[in-house]
Amino acid sequence: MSGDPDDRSPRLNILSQSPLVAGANLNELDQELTPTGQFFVRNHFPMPDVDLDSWALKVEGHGGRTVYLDQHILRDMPTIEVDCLLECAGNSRAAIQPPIEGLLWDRGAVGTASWKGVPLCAVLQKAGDLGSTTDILLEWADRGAEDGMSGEAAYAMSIPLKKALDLNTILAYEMNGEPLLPEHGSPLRAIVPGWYGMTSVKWLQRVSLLTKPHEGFGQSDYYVYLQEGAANGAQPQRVTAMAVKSLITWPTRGLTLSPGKHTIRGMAWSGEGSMSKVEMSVNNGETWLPAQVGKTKSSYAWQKWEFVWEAGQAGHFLVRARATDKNGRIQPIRAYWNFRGFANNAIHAVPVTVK
Ligand SMILES: Nc1nc2c(c(=O)[nH]1)N[C@H]1C(S)=C(S)[C@@H](COP(=O)(O)O)O[C@H]1N2
Ligand SMILES: [Mo]
Repeated sequence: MSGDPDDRSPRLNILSQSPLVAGANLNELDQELTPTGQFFVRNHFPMPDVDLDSWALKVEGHGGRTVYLDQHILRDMPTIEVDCLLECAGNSRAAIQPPIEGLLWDRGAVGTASWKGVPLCAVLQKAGDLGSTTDILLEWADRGAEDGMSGEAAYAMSIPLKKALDLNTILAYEMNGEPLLPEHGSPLRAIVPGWYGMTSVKWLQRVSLLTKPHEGFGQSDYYVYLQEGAANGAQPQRVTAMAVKSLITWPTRGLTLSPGKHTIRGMAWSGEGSMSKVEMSVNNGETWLPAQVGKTKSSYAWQKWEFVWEAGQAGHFLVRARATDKNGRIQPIRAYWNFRGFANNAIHAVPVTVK
């Protein structure tokens, strides 16, 4: 059931209470904009206590120049609204073989919302000259201890200057037309379109300029693709842009269908560039037939697709969906295995019975 788009009552599956981690029901992810109450939450640490009256974003410029932007200043700046998908890098981890440690997200750590705020580039302008800046640091207010970390710390994530200056990279204070909820990072969060969620820093407290990418636990040790047998000390590749992916939102796993016409539905997206096609197979990938892919207003949102399946004969079937993006990247049959199970974009296959 997709429900009323204004419905904000939470309907999430809780994976962890503290820190709060909660995912959407796959069959409810069938709207262009995900209602806030169905938008996944991924917190690494307990939520910070933010005193909204005294809060101000600290922006550190070149040569010691510092400006503070409080909520009034931010709201007086030119605004931008972007429909943007967020996917956690660990989404679909539960489907990876051999199984790995980590939050066992099924497929619900993804959603698209409309985010309103100020472009990061406008905030950087207030800090003056960029000098020899190559990267922008986005610092979290929340802190804590996590497996593999020595002691307690706050995360910070840097993004390359080019990404930071992209007009669609924003510091958002509204989500789906309402002030950001605490669990989504109020009063201010970054939205970095096209990248996995970890750089869309919530409870943003400080922005500063770097002359090389940041090196911290979150960025250099955690959100990286650790390969089997990789030499100790070798710097692994960082998790950045989202892979091309599609999900089947209907039918749900294990459904029994009557013979005849059924509309298979789902969503598809890619971190870099929009979808070129989504194809369906019900015969173990022997033949693929094109699904109808909907349009989007924003190249950072997902696209709806559907396919009318003429289920003729009775039997057991695996319904598969496979997306290809404009750059020709296509979903693989099997997930690319890495130690933390990031970026699983393997073809989604849903077993159904026709009877
Ligand atoms: N400060 C802070 N920012 C954060 C996180 C966090 O734990 N703390 N989690 C990140 C991760 S891993 C993801 S996937 C997204 C999730 O955003 P959401 O909870 O609004 O869905 O926020 C990112 N930003
Ligand atoms: Mo994430």
